[in-house]
Order: sequence, then C-alpha cells, then structure tokens
Amino acid sequence: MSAFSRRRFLGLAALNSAAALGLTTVSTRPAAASPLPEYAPAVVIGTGYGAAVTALRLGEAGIPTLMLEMGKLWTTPGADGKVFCSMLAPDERAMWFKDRTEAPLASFLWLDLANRDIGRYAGVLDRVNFGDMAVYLGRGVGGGSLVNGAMAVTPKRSYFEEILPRVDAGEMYGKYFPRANAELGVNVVDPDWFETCRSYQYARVSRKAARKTGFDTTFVPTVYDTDYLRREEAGEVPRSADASEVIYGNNHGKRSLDRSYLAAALGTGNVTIETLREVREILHRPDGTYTLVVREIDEHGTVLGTRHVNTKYLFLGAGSVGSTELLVRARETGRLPKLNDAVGQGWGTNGNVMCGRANHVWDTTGSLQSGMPALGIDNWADPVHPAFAEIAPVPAGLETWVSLYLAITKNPERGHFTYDAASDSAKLHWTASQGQPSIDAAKALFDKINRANKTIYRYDLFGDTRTFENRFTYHPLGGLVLGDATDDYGRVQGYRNLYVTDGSLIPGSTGVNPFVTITALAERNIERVLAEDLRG
Ligand code: FAE
Repeated sequence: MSAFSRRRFLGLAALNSAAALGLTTVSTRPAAASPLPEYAPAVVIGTGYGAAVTALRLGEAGIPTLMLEMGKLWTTPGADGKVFCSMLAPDERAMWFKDRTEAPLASFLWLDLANRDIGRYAGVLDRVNFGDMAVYLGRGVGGGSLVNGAMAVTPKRSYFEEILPRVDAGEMYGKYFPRANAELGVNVVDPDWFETCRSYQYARVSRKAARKTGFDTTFVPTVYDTDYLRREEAGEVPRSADASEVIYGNNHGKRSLDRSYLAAALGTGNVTIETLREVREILHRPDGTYTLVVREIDEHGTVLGTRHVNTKYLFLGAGSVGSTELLVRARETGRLPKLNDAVGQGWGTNGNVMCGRANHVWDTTGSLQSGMPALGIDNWADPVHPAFAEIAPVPAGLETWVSLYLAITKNPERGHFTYDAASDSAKLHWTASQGQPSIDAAKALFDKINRANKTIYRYDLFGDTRTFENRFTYHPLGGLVLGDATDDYGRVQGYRNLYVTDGSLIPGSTGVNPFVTITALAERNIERVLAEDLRG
C-alpha cells in the first residue's frame, strides 16, 4: 500500500466518523473536534483542487494545517438514504441558499421542466449571478469536485505554453501533470464497452454526425470510476451517473476530492477541516502574521458567530471567484493596501458556450445517458475558430432527440472584479458582447455539422430562442493571475507568506476542462514554496 493510499484510508475513516457524529470538524485526531482554534501554523481557505493539493503537501511535511470551508461535509445521507439529490428531483440539497433551482438547461420545448422551488439550505451547487455572466461553483468539502462532470483533461502542451509561458512546461508535463492524474485517479472508459453500451449511445450519435462532417472525436479521461459505470448499466451496483446524477453531486462512482487528495491530507494526521466557516476578511498584523475573520453558519444559514483565527502561512484556495473576492475586498478596504493592481484582473470563462442540435428521428440517443461525458470533438487546430466541444448528456430519463455540447473556445476577452462597498462583495465586469468570440467559434463548428447532417439547432433549451448559451460558465479562471498578482509560484505580491493555490492563477483559459491543470499547477507551486519558504 502506498503512503498516499494508506493516508487516504485513514482520512476516509475520519470523514465517515465526522459524518456519523454530525461534526463540523474533520480530523484523524478526535481531540480536534473542538471550537475553532485561535492559531494554526498554516491555514488553507477552501477545499477545492488547489486547496486540497496544498493541504496534503503541508500535512506530509508535518505542518499543522487548518482548512476553512464555507460549505458542508457531504457524507451524511438524507431522509431518502442518499447524500445528494438527482437532477430530476432536486431538493434543498441542490443549491446554495436559493428558493428555486437554477439549472443550466433552462427549458425544454420552452417549458421550465428542470427547475423546482426548494428550501434555502447550504446546498452543493451555487450559481453566482453577475449581470451578463453567471458562474456555477461547488460548495462543500471538495469544492467543484462534488458537482463537476469529472472530465480530467490535460491541456495541449503548445496551448499551455501559450497561456503560462513562464512556467517550465517540461517540468509540468514530465512531473506535475502525471502526478496530478495519478492522485486524482484519472481513468478512461473501455473503448470496447463504449461501442456497445446504452449509457453512451448519445455520444455515439454525436460522433457519427461529427465524422460525417470530417471531424474526429477523442475520448475524454475522467475521475468517474468507469468500471463502476459499466456495473451500473449492468444493474450490479446502485446507479449514479446513469441515474441523472451530476451537477447536484454523485452518490457513487465519482472520485471527488474528499475521496482522493483531501482524504490523504487528513490521513497525514496534521490536517483539520472545519466546515460551514466562511472567511470574510484577511488582516495583516504588525508581526507579519495574518488574522482571519471567520463567519460560522449552520446548514440553514443562521449565523452562529464570528471568530478570529491567526496564522503564519495563509493559502487562498477559495476558487477564482472566492479568492479574488477576498483579495479585492482586502485591498479596497485598506486591510492589505500593498496588493497590486493585478488583483481582480485577467478573469475569463474558459470560452464556455453550450448549444444543442436536433437529431433526426431515427438517431435516438436513448433514455439512459451517463451524466459523465466520454467524448469530445477536437477542433482546436482550427486556425480561426479553435474549439474543443464536449458531447454532453441530457439526462432527462427519456428520449429527447437532442445532441448537447459544451464547447470550450479560445476567447481572448477578459473580465475584471471591483469591490462594491454597499454589498461588501466583489462585482464581475463582463458584458454579453465579450462572449461573442465563443459563439463565433462554436457556430463555425456546429454550422458545418448541421450542414453535413441536414440537421438544425435546438431553439428551446435556454429559456428564449437563442441557440448558443454563453451567459454562464462552469470554468471561471483568473482574477489573481500567476506572475501578475503573484510571483511565478503563487506568492502574492506585496505580502510575505500569503499564497494563491487555485483556478484564479490561470489567465482565463486552459483550452480544456481546467481541474487537472489547477491540480498540477498547485503541485508545482507548493513543492517550491515548501522548499524555499517553510523548510528553507
Ligand atoms: P473550487 O473547486 O471552486 O473550490 C473552492 C472552495 O472554496 C469551495 O469549496 C468553496 O465553497 C470554498 N470557498 C469559497 N470562498 C470561501 C470563503 N470565503 N471561505 C471559505 N471557503 C470558501 O476551486 N472542470 C473540469 O476539469 N472537468 C469537468 O468535468 C468540470 N465540470 C464542471 C461542472 C460543473 C457543474 C461545475 C460547476 C464545474 C465544472 N468544472 C469542471 C470546473 C471545476 O470544478 C473547477 O475548475 C474547479 O473546481 C476549480 O478548482 P479550485 O481549486 O479553483
């Protein structure tokens, strides 16, 4: 058993016992299940990809580390025996303090069939609405890993070199990407099973249309256990991906961070996770250490109190929107006045745009659709309109004759954040027109596919009659860009022992789904920071 597996095993036991006891603190040391400590040598804000990598490596190095997560621990089953609700029957667990779900596919035949009124609760998926752009985010222990589609894609090296030219690509592709893929548990669907299974009939229908146009498709690696999926379809195990579970969490099959990096971090014995704790402010003390103002809530949003936690080493892993908001607020309220002008800049949507095509009546996709995509149409080499379009499911549980796609395009537009004192929050500046390059790229690809297959777009999926939906993103990136707001290893400019670890480091685009890149970059950065700042 490797050290990672052994630690993972210990950490999983700690997560399960915290859930069984209804604790908001998770640790392998039972004594730690006490009020929030006043001091921790290292604090990591958030429990998403960057945060989880950082906590594991700090814990391995023997550094007592506290993780503060605003969402809840997702291990305790509800009254229906399930931890998460499905997309077809969403309830309060679905969304972060909303009165009604806000699903990405707004309608079907112009009817709002996907959304339901729900109670306000610390649910797993958030949609932060900023005018012309809405950002979907995961909330809970594991961050985005709880809600995402599990697509684990390493970017093309040439594009990685283009977006982060100062990062040594040789080192990334030789060491950190392989490390990230191994520890995330990335695997690929068995190609033979794929050809005959029911779960991916929808993907094969889209592949046929792509091939007829002259485009080829590529398998998308995943952190969903593809063997589990095979057994789901065979009826051998409880269904999850095949039971319309994805954006509101998966009850089985997915290797979310709480089952990989976070479990291993807990298993070091040096990492504690505190849940339902939102960091509101960062103060810099005269001795160079940091004080965090932390709001404690319960699952129904009642504020239980505000506490202060002091730390020497502070790592921001609250995601592109969360970490950027914390630093924009700190700069504009004068708490961290030496933060530079790059804080809040360089934000992008990873060029996300969604669209649907109407299939011919004989091209049925089937009522059983895996919620975890397996194929993408790779048109990234197109010199004018590069796009990588994932073939997405419509897990409605019935035949819809829709082929759905989430395209990742090369959109050079960037947004920025400012601080709004009235609401004490960061506001994203992004206009609808900035999304146009993404639409142009997707349109270039899907117009060709429609022409070759004599098919048309679906006009009924996004609430009105639009064919391309680019008013939301699943892939917020940037805000605290590597080498601008930070040095080349995520150290925040202007302040010692303050670091960024998450998707806010990436300048708006990765060309593929981003979590493998976020993970690998965090591995690279923490290795250097540990060697030079903490051990040096
Ligand atoms: P992230 O995972 O967002 O974690 C941040 C954590 O910090 C969250 O748990 C927050 O609750 C917490 N937090 C925020 N503010 C605070 C605060 N002030 N105090 C305490 N805690 C805080 O950060 N990516 C892929 O690569 N493949 C996919 O298939 C894919 N599908 C997606 C599908 C959906 C529906 C969504 C929403 C996203 C998807 N993504 C996918 C994106 C991916 O999940 C995202 O890029 C990463 O989760 C971002 O990782 P970070 O470490 O930046």
